[in-house]
Amino acid sequence: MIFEQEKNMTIVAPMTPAGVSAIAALRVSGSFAKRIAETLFEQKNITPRKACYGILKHPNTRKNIDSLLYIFFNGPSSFTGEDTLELFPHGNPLIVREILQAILQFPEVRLAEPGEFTKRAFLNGKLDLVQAASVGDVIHSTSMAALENAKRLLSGQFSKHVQELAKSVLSFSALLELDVDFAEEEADPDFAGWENRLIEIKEKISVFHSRFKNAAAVNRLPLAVVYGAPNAGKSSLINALLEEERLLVSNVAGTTRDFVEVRLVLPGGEIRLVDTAGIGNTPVSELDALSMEKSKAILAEADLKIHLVDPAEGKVNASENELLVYSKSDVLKIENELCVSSKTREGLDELRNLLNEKLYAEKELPAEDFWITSERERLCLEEALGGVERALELLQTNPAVELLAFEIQIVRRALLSITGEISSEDVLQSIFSDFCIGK
Ligand SMILES: Nc1nc2c(ncn2[C@@H]2O[C@H](COP(=O)(O)OP(=O)(O)OP(=O)(O)O)[C@@H](O)[C@H]2O)c(=O)[nH]1
Ligand SMILES: [Mg+2]
Repeated sequence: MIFEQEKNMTIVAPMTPAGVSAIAALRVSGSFAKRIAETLFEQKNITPRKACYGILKHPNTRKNIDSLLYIFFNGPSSFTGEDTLELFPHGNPLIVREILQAILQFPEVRLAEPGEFTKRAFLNGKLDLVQAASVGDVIHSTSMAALENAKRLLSGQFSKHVQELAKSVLSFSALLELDVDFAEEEADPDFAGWENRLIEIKEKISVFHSRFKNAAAVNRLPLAVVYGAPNAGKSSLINALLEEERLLVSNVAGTTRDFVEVRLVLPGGEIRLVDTAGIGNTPVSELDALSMEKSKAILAEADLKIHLVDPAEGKVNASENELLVYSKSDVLKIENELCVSSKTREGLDELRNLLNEKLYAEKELPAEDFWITSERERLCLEEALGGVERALELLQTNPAVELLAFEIQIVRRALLSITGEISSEDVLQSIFSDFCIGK
């Protein structure tokens, strides 16, 4: 919670996660950003929007903290619309912490709240609310389709439609008043014309409402489960796909006991790939029986079952809804079947493509299309729909202009609150508090 007097303070936060990397990034935003840059780098007249190299020194002790690139942006030509300093030190969390502490020495500066940079960008008119909320989706999307969608929202594709709709609602209100002015002198108002305009508006809102998709469903990673007899080569196959020795492999049947989940990146996005304990004919011990039970439980949840068979077993029949794959193709191949080798990597590209096709193929986003996942935006659309429906009903029963105008005003306000042209502190708080720090 920010107190009123802290609202306009200069804020700072790391933009990269805590952890080791080649380069980390921090951002400072607010009216004091320039003074901070000048002090930390002992440099006057920093050229805005130009990468500079410098040695960052602690403002009090003058201790040399790091040598790094930094960029100063002068507001409003920055992400937040305020003066902004971006720092790119070496990616050691100790350095990041030292820089953070050095900057927090300035009494004019405090740590940024989650999402506060984006919130400031919104408050300064750099982004509307739909765009601001989509920044999070651009960062967190796990599939190419979801990422493409988030980028379209960020570029204002949905906002543009909403603004057009709000405009046509406004011109409808104007029409209402105009017709009424005329009506005093001439014939009755043009109820049929009003109805047609309203139906048009209602249809447009309905189209956007129908584009809502549950965020959890959109972000759910497809689940592929590898199963098969003990020693079939399941764990080896997953290691080969990941190109790292993640899972324990041995020639002892029953090496994998618990199922193990890894993330695999395919062209269409990430998937969950699960290695299971081998499923033999009859369990040889109680532990064996428990392992098999667990394997079967996760198999039941799979979007795709990958049945891995040792070709020494001979050809088997594929069950429905599963991908049959033969392992150890370096030893033996089964004709006309998908054969892979974890040793020579034969068939792995083909398997990867098949997985992508089965788990991501239909999820490509058609041009110009987009969906929305924001519950808030959905509720606004519903409120707008409710208003249009009540207005249509009034036209049938009691077409009093004041009542109609009242409903139309509700529709317009609901539409404007989607993009945040009308917004409250509560709404902003709930949107931006979901963000992580530094965004
Ligand atoms: N030649 C050859 N051997 C392989 C290949 N893949 C796995 N193996 C061998 O087969 C044995 C079993 O491999 P794992 O990957 O542990 O098999 P698994 O299916 O996970 O076995 P469990 O976990 O016990 O069910 C090991 O000795 C591997 O080295 C392959 O592509 N070619
Ligand atoms: Mg195994």
